[in-house]
Amino acid sequence: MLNKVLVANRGEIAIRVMRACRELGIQSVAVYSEADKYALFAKYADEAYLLGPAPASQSYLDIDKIIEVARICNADAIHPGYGFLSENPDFAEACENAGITFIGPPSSVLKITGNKVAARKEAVKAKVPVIAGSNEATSDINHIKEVIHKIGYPAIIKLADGGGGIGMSIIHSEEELEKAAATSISISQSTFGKNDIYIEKYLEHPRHIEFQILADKFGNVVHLGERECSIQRNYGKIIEESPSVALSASMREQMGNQAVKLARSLKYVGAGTIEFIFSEDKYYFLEVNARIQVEHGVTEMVTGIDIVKEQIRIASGLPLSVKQEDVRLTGWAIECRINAEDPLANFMPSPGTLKGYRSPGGIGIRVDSGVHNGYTIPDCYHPMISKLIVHGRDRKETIIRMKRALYEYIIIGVKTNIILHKAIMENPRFIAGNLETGFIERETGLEFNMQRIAERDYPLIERLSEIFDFTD
Ligand code: MV4
Repeated sequence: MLNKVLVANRGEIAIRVMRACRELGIQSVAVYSEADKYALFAKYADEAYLLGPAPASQSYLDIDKIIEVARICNADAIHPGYGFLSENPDFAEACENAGITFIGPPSSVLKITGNKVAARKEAVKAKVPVIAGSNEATSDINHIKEVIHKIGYPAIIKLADGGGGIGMSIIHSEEELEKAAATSISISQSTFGKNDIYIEKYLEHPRHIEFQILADKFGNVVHLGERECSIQRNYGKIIEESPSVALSASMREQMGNQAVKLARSLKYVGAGTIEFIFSEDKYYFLEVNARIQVEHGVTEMVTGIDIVKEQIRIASGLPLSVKQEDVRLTGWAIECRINAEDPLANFMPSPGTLKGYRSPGGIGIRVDSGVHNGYTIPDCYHPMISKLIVHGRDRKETIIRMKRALYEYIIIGVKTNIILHKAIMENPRFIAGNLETGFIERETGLEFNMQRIAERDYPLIERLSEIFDFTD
């Protein structure tokens, strides 16, 4: 087993990783930027080192600095969390070259999963269903036209090196094509220094369903069921749940087997996610997320498996602690991402100081967070306050429990999206499980209900002023 893990990340995920280290008796090391000097994760670790200024390029993305700290403190491994360097093959390679264990897939795998066209080719090779589209990256408009001629409109242009929505554009007719392609190519050029794009048939109103997988160094691969992440806005996930109402037991087994098959064919090692879109009982592979994801907690709640501990076991060269037949999904879990943002003002970020903060508790509640009362949410990173994860025996109980937890959640000093979550938990389509990626856009009543809920819950603040001094 590893001795000392450097966590190359911040906030709640840094704490999540350090918690696993603590349970395994592994020393943890934080690295932090000047903006995170007073953050909980930097205090939680056994050791902490300042990387540099707030901009990620001078701190959380600085490969040389992070490797140097790992050397200085004698860490034998680095956990990259999510975002930042987590899927960067150059970083994984730099770790490999420095003799430091990268807690994630080998750089050779990251090179494939980071290129969406290469990943798609692997899926085709492994006979995992993909949506009709191009099998090669291109920047040639005539080649794109040829493909569209075969697949028809609507179509979606994607960046070969992108993922997660960056630079994608949906086109409904030939007139839109050239401009959209030019825009995507220019975004790809400025972000990745490459012109590679590809095109797919655009599936309207699909569900977004992803399978969690674990793969060790001995060729053992298991899946931990699915998460449905259809409640999104501008490609940013807001609510995730496991399991998905859309999958029968046999569909779950079928898709899970496809995910495992693809992981095997990629020679995948570590924890990962195989992402699908799902519509009318058909599913298509989209991409591989080669990292621990924000929403891993819902899978942990229904399986009881500590995914981060498994990551560390795998990196230590130990076999998976579970076999496929040991994996059982129990009950239902839903996660609400609690952000410091104003859902009534186009989701404008609302960084600032938490003048009053108390998170919910009680049966079935898990709150993963890096904040505390009095903490100032900086304006230089994503303004996520916490992940509120609720477990219940079934979806109905979980939704009711989530409403109760949202009622208990006290956050004073910044605007939050809690009223949006309350409105969604009361939305008939959500309650019926009738989800698709366009949900937030299409449910125009949410805005009105948020206002109603804000007014309904307003008297709470009067009672709270007795226990929290949040006057200026
Ligand atoms: C798609 C799609 C429909 N058809 N591809 C978005 C993030 C990235 N992982 C892949 N994404 C999608 N790819 C095809 N061929 C729908 C999505 C998608 C989406 C698209 C527009 C608006 C919101 C979305 C939310 C989730 C997925």
